[in-house]
Amino acid sequence: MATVVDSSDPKSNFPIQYRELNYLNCSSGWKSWFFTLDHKRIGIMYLIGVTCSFFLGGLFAVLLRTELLSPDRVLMGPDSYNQMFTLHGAIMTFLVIIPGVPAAIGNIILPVMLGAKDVAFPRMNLGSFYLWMFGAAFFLAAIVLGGLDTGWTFYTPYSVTTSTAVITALLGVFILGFSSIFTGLNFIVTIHTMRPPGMTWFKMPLFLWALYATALIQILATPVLGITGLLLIVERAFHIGIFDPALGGDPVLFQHFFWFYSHPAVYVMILPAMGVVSEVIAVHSRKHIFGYRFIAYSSIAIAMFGFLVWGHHMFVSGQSRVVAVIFSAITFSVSIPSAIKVFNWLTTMYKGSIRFTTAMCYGLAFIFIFSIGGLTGLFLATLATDVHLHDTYFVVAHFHYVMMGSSLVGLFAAVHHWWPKISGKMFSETWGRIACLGVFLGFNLTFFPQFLLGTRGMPRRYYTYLEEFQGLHIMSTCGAYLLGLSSALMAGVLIYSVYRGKKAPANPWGGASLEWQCSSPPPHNNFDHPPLAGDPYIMESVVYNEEIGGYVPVECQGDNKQSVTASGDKEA
Ligand code: HEM
Ligand SMILES: [Cu+2]
Repeated sequence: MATVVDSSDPKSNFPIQYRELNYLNCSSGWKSWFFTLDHKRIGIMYLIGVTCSFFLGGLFAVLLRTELLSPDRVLMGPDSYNQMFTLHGAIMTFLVIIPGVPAAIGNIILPVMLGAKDVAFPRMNLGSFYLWMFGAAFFLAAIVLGGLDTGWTFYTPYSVTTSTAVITALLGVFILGFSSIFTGLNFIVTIHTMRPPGMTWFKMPLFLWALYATALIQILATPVLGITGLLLIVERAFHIGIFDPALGGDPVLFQHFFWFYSHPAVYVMILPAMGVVSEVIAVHSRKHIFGYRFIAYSSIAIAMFGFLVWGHHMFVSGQSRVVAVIFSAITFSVSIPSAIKVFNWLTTMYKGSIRFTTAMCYGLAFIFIFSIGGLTGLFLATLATDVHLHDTYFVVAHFHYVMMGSSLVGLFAAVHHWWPKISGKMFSETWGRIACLGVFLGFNLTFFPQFLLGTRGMPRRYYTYLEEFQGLHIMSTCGAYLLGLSSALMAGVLIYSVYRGKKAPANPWGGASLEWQCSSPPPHNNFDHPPLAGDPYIMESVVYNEEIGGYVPVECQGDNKQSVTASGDKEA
């Protein structure tokens, strides 16, 4: 290709854009993938696993919504409905959102962003992936061995007495937890020990701050979930009274343990997505991120405060009023760092040269949807309103705005932003944007009516409802179909680009962080020499070059006396 600068052209003025030999084709055969220690290949395998899980969970969602087209039975009875929303929720939580950005995208991008060759412990990284697969297998086994109908929250005492495959599913959660902990450890050590010369903590891209904060939660909170699951297994298997009052246990204790993990876990879902949005908004507005330090500190603040608010899930569990008031107040305080971030993203865009690329559109969708998700959270944090809204569709709408509309849309933004780097191909921006519009409209059509349903008293986790709710339910189901189709279109556009897309330049969007300095896709070792890091948000350090259709460092442009070697190092 004429526009691609290759290593065969050593006199070239620009950093190398595309290498014939890269991490995708440097070795082949299934063994080279399944035994790989390359963080990028491991990340790709996670991405494939997450995508399959997403479509499986999505299929369940579409079936659930189809059932809700009418108050009468459409597809399934109450027992199947219970199993289906449990599996949908558990798959989406444990197999899609928790590993989505950190394990899949984080694995691929984190070391490259650090200018490093790999994560600190590549073998442990592969181990985490296999643990993840193993845990997922237990989940699938649970579907076959009698299903699961406890809800993804496994609340006792029902989870002690139901005849479904609770133990198998809990073992799955336990194993997935280890995968998450090891990934977190790996990222923390990598960020501490492998930053390149010049990258101080406050020169680190905000995506890395977000992954760091996430990793702290992963290693501090996940063990609690693991132990809770084990206690429940012991109770079920040996009838030792821990949570079941019939055996002398305390069911509310389970809720405390469960939410002590699961509230911080919602930040495992949202923080990395926020990190993605910080990158996407800055790069596609071509402006320095506004309030860098505030965003970085906010990530850490969210991670810390996140451990102090679990009681807001238990306002109606009979906890003392004083405790409830304290949990409510601390919950309000967590919204401050989140609001700081939203403010900083908007201010970053102000007077920027915004380009509505697909990645940017997902970034904007994130800000819009997250604002609604976050603000409706305040109604649930307010004691008086939560008593009314608890366990209604208002909650279902709220958490889908945060989990699906924010975390998952953040993952979509990440995939589109880094796709040229990951795959070496450009996708169709037109079709990408059409899919994004479909996701955005479909999402809001699905979940906005659920706020209304909730305030009017429609309870969650029911396969039937009063006649008066049907109109809103039909709207919601139509939205779900649009959302499903648009997600499939999105996947189609990306997969098509792998076969038919144009070759991607090293830096298609004009980012200034290190991952844009190596060729697309990166070679096996990412960088031949550790690159020198500067401020990752000085967008003026790169300029657009017509010839290659991407951005190159300013010093390479228009100065023919300088030549650049294959690795991108300057030669005098
Ligand atoms: C196509 C989009 C989706 C649709 C149409 C959908 C639909 C539903 C429905 C109908 C329920 C049952 C609500 C109830 O009766 O209480 C549900 C529950 C749930 N969904 Fe989704 N969902 C979608 C995407 C997602 C995503 C992407 C996530 C997470 C990342 C997610 C997480 C959950 C969770 C955690 C539950 C709770 C399950 C439970 O109550 O045990 N959903 N969803
Ligand atoms: Cu919470």
